[in-house]
Amino acid sequence: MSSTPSLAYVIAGSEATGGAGIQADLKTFQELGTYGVGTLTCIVSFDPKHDWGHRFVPVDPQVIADQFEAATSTHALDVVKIGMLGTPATIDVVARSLESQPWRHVVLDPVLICKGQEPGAALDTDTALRERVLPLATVVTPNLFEAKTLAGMDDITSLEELVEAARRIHARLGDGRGPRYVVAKGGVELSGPDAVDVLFDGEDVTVYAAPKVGEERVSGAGCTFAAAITAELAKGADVHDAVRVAKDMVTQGIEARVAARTPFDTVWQGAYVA
Ligand code: PXL
Repeated sequence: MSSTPSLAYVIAGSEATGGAGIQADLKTFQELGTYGVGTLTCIVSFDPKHDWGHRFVPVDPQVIADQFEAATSTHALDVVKIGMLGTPATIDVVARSLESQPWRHVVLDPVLICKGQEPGAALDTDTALRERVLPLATVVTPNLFEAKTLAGMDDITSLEELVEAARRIHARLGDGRGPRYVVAKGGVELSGPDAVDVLFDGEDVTVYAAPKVGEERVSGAGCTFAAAITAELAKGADVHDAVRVAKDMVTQGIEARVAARTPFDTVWQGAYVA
């Protein structure tokens, strides 16, 4: 007897420690009861001898196209998460692949830089992401830095400004080319006792708040958050409910974070209890 689990697809990079990237995505998919399918865009290996800096290797664009063909020929995929892409050439092949078929949801985690990378390291990638992939997204999940960058704001220091950023990102792309939903994440960086996220759907603002778990950033939180939204959407949830589950899973995963020798701990998806 064959079975038909909901299928959740991710196009993202490998982060070799298991804390972030496609490793975190696939664990999240599994934890939420979906069948994970993955296409690799790049390989990141932190360098313990050089302050855990990022050693980054892009996957050949043709190999990305081949993986996409294998995945989409094998399964009827209609919900996809986009994680780290890394180069303009990668962004181009992923955008062309996405354009080759319809999607119910494209969840974009607009990874501009990851923890440990210097801001500014990826400006050409940022531009390509904004021009080629953001218009294909239905849901985008920027953190504070990404929200600031995408909204063109100097700073975000309050809930009101976080909402303003979500509105601007939505309006900037409000030419019918998506994203219909913007989830701007305040995280530990936005001051206050709670970790606050806001969802703007073009009409209403929904605020999701949970007491902060410490003041340190935890690796894999952004990946897990967007992956959990993707899994829930794959199972048929609406976006508001999907964000609620994602928020709960990340909060629990940070409470049960995995101690590591890196300067940051990582999220433990296995701790999640619905
Ligand atoms: O956390 C963002 C992220 C996403 N994807 C990959 C990464 C990182 C950060 O290290 O390496 C592959």
